[in-house]
Amino acid sequence: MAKEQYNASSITVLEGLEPVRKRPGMYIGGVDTKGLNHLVYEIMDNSVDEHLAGYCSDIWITLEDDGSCTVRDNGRGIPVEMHDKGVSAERVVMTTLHAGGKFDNKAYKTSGGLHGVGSSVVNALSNRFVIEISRGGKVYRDSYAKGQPTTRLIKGLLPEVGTSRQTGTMINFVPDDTIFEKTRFKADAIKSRIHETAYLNPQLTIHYENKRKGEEEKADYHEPDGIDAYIRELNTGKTVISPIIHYSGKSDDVEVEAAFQYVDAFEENILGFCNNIFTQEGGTHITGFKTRFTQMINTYARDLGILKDKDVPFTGPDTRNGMTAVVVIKHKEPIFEGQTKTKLASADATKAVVAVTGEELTRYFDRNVEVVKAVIGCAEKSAKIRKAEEKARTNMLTKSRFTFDSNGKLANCESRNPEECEVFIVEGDSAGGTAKTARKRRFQAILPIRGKILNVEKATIDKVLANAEIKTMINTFGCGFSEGYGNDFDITKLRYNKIILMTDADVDGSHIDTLLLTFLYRFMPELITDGHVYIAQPPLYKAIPAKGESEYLYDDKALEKYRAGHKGSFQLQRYKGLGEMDADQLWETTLDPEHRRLKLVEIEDARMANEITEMLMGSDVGPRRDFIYEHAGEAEIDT
Ligand code: 0RA
Repeated sequence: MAKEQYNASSITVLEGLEPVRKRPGMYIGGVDTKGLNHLVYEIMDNSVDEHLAGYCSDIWITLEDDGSCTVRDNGRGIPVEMHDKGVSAERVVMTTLHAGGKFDNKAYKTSGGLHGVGSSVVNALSNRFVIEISRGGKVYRDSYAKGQPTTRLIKGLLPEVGTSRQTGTMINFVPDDTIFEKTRFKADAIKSRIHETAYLNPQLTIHYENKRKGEEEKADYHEPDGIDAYIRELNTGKTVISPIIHYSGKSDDVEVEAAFQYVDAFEENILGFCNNIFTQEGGTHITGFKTRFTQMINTYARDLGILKDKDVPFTGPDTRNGMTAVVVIKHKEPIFEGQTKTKLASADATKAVVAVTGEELTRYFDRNVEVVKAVIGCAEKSAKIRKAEEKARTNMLTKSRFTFDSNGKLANCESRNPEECEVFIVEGDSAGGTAKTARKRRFQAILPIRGKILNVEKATIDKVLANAEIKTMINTFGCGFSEGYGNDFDITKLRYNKIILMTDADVDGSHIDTLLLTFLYRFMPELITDGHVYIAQPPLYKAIPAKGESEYLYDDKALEKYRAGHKGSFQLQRYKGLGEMDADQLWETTLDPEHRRLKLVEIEDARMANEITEMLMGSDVGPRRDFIYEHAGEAEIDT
């Protein structure tokens, strides 16, 4: 391979990708592990686009032992021919932002907002980026470092490195460790995303392999039953009370496909996708589905005489209680908005989903009246409970508004700027007391809670809302809550940018974390999805050497390392609980933003969120605790 060579075209190249290196967050959402994983998704999405165009049946994704990732497909291969700009088209694609549109006439691009902005972004953010294209009987190779070409072109074209009877594209890349906080891809999240992609593309097979030492694993993802299989998986372990209902159609230029099923549960779980992108924040397609569905159930309920003239109609949430649904649309030019650009804004999506749902679902319900009756049965049950709970709710809200702050438990901070404010939920009055002394009063608030909070999953809503600890939390955060039947949640009213759970580093402590997270996940899920919830990491030990400075050790690995690296004797102090630290120690180790460790609690995608719910809501405590710790962003050190 030629050494680095710069010519006129590589200068434009540099300028082309500079914005990405300057502001990586704008292109991949962030430089944390989530952003890192995005690199894989960007490359994978391009191969999926090639599948959608009808040319690629298989994608191979490998986490290599050297820390790189390889994505290979059997599509047509990225064009290598001479481009107007005087270099191979591949060069132009890999070094220009948003290139691709010019070469492809693909029906649906996954790109939109944060997504699929393309391989050039990954190239810009990789220490090494190698691409091999099999096309027209030959294999071509190109390579880059931090977005700059490291392969010498021959008369502007890529060197040939072999012959092949197949076609396809292979990309291998190593993320840039000067850009990303960590460069270890999260295998679980990637597998999850691959599986999701397989559900949404029933003709596609994705071969996953992890070759990293100690984690070796291989799995093929192929889901010929598509979103029906997705629903089946989402509902695993639940009692189903309807068949899976599936319909699809096209309206104007928008393709719509949906599947749903009722289970014996008290939530709705509706996942939306647009062009293979999970729309975490919902949007116009979901609105269309809900609106038309509510109308329809009310119409059938009247027609069947279940709702009488004097009866008020079912509310939307009534009709969807216990529903698991996947709503998928394909749109030529989707518009995304919202905090994370995962909310579909295209108005014609509503129209299309309304039209297709109206037409296709009516056809289905007319032929399957017993299914409509089952759905209406669920709605009736829900309406009844809703009315009872509305009462409990009103009582709770009117009472609690006036008790806020008067119980004196919350030690609030002085600042009223949520951006800088943090609230620590501290286990126990004694640790709470120390924390109140230790904190920086200006921006840190302390809310002590006593013992184990109520397990919200095992209690009815009126019990939940009567619970003192829960009431205090709702009032403290200031943003209300959402639950099954009503939604008073308003994230703009959140008083603290960070909600930090601070419990003992023992079994009881993590049990309390679990209960708190269950509560937050069920009543204020946006706090988690928007990245406001953290788990404080108090140290486990303090090593006090005979000579030199003491050191806090946060886990057993750190202790091992200390033992290995430390010559001479030292005394080891083990912290059993927060209560054992004095105010100075607590500040230094756990409160001080400069030195503390926080774990960000995160949920990356729909499947992950669902798995987490399962774990959180299940009654088996062990796996829940493990799961939370596994999925709390790996010791993201917060500065
Ligand atoms: C544009 C045109 C053509 C293929 C592709 C893009 C393509 C891009 C990627 C990215 C990853 N894998 C890919 N596979 C294909 C084909 C144009 C033609 O052959 O006429």
